[in-house]
Amino acid sequence: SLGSDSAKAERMFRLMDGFLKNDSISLQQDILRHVEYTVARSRFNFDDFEAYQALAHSVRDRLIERSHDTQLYFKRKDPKRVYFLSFEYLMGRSLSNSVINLGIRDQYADALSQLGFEFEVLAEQEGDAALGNGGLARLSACQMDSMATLDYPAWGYGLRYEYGLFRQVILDGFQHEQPDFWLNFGNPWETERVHVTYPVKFYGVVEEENLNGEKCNVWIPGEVVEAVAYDNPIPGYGTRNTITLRLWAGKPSDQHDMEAYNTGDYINAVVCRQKAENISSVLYPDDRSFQGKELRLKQQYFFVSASIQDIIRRFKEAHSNFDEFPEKLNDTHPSLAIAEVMRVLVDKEHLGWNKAWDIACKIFSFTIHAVIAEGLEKIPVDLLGSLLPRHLQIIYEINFTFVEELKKRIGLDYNRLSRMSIIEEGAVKSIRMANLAIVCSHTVNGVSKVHSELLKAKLFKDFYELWPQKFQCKTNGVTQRRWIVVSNPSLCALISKWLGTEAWIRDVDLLTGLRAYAADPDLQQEWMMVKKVNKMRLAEYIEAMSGVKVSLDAMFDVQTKRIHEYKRQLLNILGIIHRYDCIKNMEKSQRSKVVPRVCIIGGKAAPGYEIAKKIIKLCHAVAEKINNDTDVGDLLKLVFIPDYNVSVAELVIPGADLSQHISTAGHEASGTGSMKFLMNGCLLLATEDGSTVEIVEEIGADNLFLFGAKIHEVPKLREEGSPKMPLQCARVIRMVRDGYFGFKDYFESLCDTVDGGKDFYLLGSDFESYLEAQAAADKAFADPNKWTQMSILSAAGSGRFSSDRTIRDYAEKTWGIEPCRFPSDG
Ligand code: 9GP
Repeated sequence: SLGSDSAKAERMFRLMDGFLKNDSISLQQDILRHVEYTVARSRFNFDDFEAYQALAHSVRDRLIERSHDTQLYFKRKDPKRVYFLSFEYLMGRSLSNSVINLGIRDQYADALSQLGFEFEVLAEQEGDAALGNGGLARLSACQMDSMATLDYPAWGYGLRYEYGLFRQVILDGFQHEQPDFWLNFGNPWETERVHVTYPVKFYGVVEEENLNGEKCNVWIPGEVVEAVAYDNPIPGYGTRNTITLRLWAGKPSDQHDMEAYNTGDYINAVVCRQKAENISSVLYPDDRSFQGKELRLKQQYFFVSASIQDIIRRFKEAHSNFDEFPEKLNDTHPSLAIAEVMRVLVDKEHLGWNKAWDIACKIFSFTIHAVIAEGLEKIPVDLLGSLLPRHLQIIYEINFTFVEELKKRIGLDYNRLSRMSIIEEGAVKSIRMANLAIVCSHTVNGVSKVHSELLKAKLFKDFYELWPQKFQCKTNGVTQRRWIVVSNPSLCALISKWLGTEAWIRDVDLLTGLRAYAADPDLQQEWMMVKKVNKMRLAEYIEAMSGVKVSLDAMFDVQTKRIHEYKRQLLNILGIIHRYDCIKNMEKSQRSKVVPRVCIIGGKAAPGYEIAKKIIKLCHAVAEKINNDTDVGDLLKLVFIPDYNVSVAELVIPGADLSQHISTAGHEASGTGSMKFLMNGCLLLATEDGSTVEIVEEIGADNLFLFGAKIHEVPKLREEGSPKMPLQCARVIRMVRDGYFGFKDYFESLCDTVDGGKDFYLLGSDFESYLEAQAAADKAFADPNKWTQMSILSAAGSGRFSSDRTIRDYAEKTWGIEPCRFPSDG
């Protein structure tokens, strides 16, 4: 009868005519149906944006089907899962990535062309989801793609900021920030789960109560905000598995509103509503240091508390104890999860402190993305105590137990004890969130070999000596699906043709197969053509953005990343001034030997980071001078690409010949931009910092241009200071100081950072070797076959830097989880 579950299921299945079909007619019907009923436009009259919206909804339908299958399958199999907690995700656009991972891009392109639209044109209508600042956030997005593709039973959790990373607008060469209200035109990919909501408490007091003769703590909050879930499907490639990125948004608690209405305090209720929504409204745009702001702490707890409640709810559906669920803390931002898990297990589940602590210590693994202590968060005790009084008690208790244990292990070495304590005494007594995370996590990892060694030797030396077995290395990686397949379709087709398979898209180690053909003239010819096409795309974009026409014969030399002193965009600009100066002072007859360059710089400066903003202005001032100098012409151009984001990167990276990763050695934890350029056959000019050291291991020092001080040389060079300033560097700085590029007074403090006696980032002492590396790059570029061979070998060696490798490594060695693949051929 229809009463039985299977009969019901069968009827439902029949009523919906099975699953959605992917033939051209079905896709066209589907798109038109969404034009008519979702976008509510007439099917006879809709524009590109409306067509994009309908298309996105049609793709989303297919994602939802797969997501349901995946979740039901996970539920049935009940594997050990991983919960990925990250405060930031830089997802970029979703359309192309989704249809490629679903394996129906060509079908959609065909369906659209029958309707009179072009897939690429519609894809351009989509805005970026920029819910993060830089490397860490984009890494999270890449890792979600890999977790889905490798069939891991994973969930991502984060915050649904209403304002993503600010839009960078350049006026007269100065950066201005404009809000990115990315949800203005709706977000077709997400599903609001109105019933998946959790109360999140703030402020108030903790009272002791007696429960069956046992004392227990009860937190009476002063404010309650509701967290509502928004689910974003993340499809795997070559699998039906589609996992979920669940982002939380704030909404007013019903309870709170009711009370307010009852007392007639209508205005207050509305203000409360506004306050609740504010929690998730804006992303902090500074990726340098954390300033202990209350709203930021609220955001962190809001995200952590809702995620933990959700995880525990799901866990309890299938288990009667809490022995197994792993969580990954991506940086210190989610470290409050530790105190929250303890609070739930002790105060709500009444497990007892020791049992709860045992469980907590099995749950967490912690990834550090910073190199210097200032990059690690500290929360003032007063702030934490007022916002989260019970959590402060818990952290004190964890610290007390830890320090007592530590005394037994190391004796009364008070210096070491105070360095390792979770509580930092000082002018502002604070909680060291990284120490809290290390104490509780079963594994702690850096994001490149060099970085992981630095953590052990410097930043967390004391902890490493105590728990050497906790420390691991997980070198970062990026997804080849986004960074080759989506962004460089011509290269993707070329690689598949020469390898005779598309299997490298899931099994990236196969890229090494290209090595065998690196010297093959036919491949080289085709490789050069692909680069040319991508350079043309980029040149058109540059002209549209800046009005500067660039020559395709020039070397496209790119440095795009957040603007930071340690990333040394200033060194790049000083090098460009030097190049300009040389060309100007050269005999005209010599100029034919100059390798023409188009120097491309892009990136955002944190709004309060004055020196970084001056670097942007200097770049524009120098560009103005050079680009208008007809005497120099195509030999040198400098362009700044405004508002660098994921979708701009998808255009810039495939078109680059050379890219610069020139941080002062010992300052970049890993760097992932270099990996994307490498995959696209772009040669690197780099210092031996972060993951570059491993890139050298993989492709050989002959295939990139290395320069500069090594990590171990940096401290000594810093001591020596300015006497090392070479003449060439002093000369270009003098040009800036003398007002050669205008804005003389404005650039003074910027010049001081180099020749003012400190030169902390060692621009002076690295300058000569930087110029040598640049000269070596010129020389190699002048020989197109040699250059192309190096380019092929770069891409061929990039497999190790896929996030698939990183995620597999985490899954096997840290999280202890296994793939759980929906049984279908996708
Ligand atoms: O600065 C690091 C960068 O080197 C690394 O590649 C990235 C991903 O691990 O994280 C960056 N850190 C942040 O974005 C914030 O600490």
